[in-house]
Formats: sequence, structure tokens, C-alpha cells
Amino acid sequence: MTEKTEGKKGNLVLGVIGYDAHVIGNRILEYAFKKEGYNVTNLGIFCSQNDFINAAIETAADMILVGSIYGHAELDCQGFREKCVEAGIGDIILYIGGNLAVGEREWNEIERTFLEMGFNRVFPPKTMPNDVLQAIEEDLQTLGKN
Ligand code: B12
Repeated sequence: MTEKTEGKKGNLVLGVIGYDAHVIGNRILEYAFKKEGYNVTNLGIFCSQNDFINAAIETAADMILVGSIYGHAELDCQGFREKCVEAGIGDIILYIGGNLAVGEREWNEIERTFLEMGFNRVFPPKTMPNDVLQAIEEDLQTLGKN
């Protein structure tokens, strides 16, 4: 297992889940997180749940950030938290963001769905990198990791 890099604010694993090819938001977030001093393992697009979990274990990550833009997040993320538990990282912070649903669903309903699936925070479309950074900082502080 990789130790936390000295002087860095925290270890983040970032990627886009499933067969989703949208990479622009992912690259923007990577840039913003690195600029702010985080150690980022960016898996890019076409990630499976196991890709995220294996990278999190390997890098002793504080947090996994799952991106999904193409509308199939609910399907792609089924059982994600349970898999983390099985892999021994059940308490890892899980974020999800992007365009999480197709069609006219209410945001509150979408958010509730992903919170019930075990995500700690669910970000709506058009979330700006600074909003994500603020949440990361708050959550790492709350958990005493910073
Ligand atoms: C460019 C684009 C494409 C390009 C992607 C090129 C590439 N290599 O990235 C191409 C042409 C390949 C494409 C294909 C498709 N696309 Co497209 N695409 C877009 C488009 C126009 C822009 C997406 C983008 O880059 N936005 C800019 C970035 C910066 O924004 P973002 O991704 O939303 O990310 C920001 C936030 O959401 C947030 N965020 C993103 N990820 C994460 C992760 C976390 C953890 C957090 C916290 C936050 C976060 O932070 C980012 C920075 O602010 C959008 C429409 C739009 N205007 O948004 C449609 C759109 C995303 N596409 C769509 C669709 C349907 C498709 C296709 C299925 C179309 C088709 N039938 O083939 C395919 C899917 C192919 C695949 N396998 O994924 C839909 C998705 C519908 C939905 N989710 O409800 C959209 C919304 C268009 C629409 N209105 O219908 N697409």
C-alpha cells in the first residue's frame, strides 16, 4: 500500500464510471484538485467499480470521486458502497457528480437515490470545481485527516 505523499493535503481517486466517454469535466477537476495541493490518481474514462476500489487501496486514498455524464450512473453504481466494504475500505468518502440521470427527474429525488446507495455527497450538473474543493476540505477536516 502506498503511503500518503508528504506535504499533500489528501489522496483522491478520480474517474468516470462505466462506458462513459465524457472526459472534459474529469480533466478540469484533476487540474483544479492538483493545483490546490491534493495528490490525485485520475483513472480517466471507462472505469469499473473495481478500478476505483483497487486504486483507492493502492494509494491509501481518503476519497473516491466518481464522475458520470452520460446518464447511466444509477446502473453503473449499483453496489459500489457494498464492494468498498467487502474490499476493507467501507468507510472511504464517496462523491458522485456529473449528469446523473436522463430525462426530467427532480434533483431531490436523484440526490436521495445516490445518498441511499451510500455516497456521502451528490453533486448536481454544472457544479464548479471550487464547490467540490470546498466540500473535500470540509469532509477531510471533519474526519480529522487534515
Ligand atoms: C462534449 C459532449 C460529448 C462528446 C464527449 C467528448 C469527450 N471526449 O469528452 C461526445 C460527442 C463524444 C459525446 C457523446 C455522447 N453524449 Co455527450 N455531451 C457533450 C456535451 C456537449 C458537453 C459535455 C462537457 O464536456 N461539458 C463540459 C464539462 C466541463 O462539464 P461536465 O462534464 O458537466 O463537468 C462539470 C460538472 O458536471 C462537474 N463534474 C463532472 N464530473 C464530476 C465528478 C464529480 C465527482 C464531481 C463532484 C463533479 C463532477 O464538474 C465539471 C466542471 O464544472 C454535453 C451537453 C452539455 N452542454 O453539457 C453532452 C451530453 C453530456 N451528452 C449526452 C449524451 C446522451 C451523449 C451520448 C449518449 C450521445 C449518443 N447518443 O451517442 C454519447 C455518449 C458516449 C459515451 N460512451 O459516453 C447527454 C447526457 C444526457 C444525460 N446525462 O442526461 C448530454 C447532457 C447532452 C444532452 N443534453 O442530451 N458527448
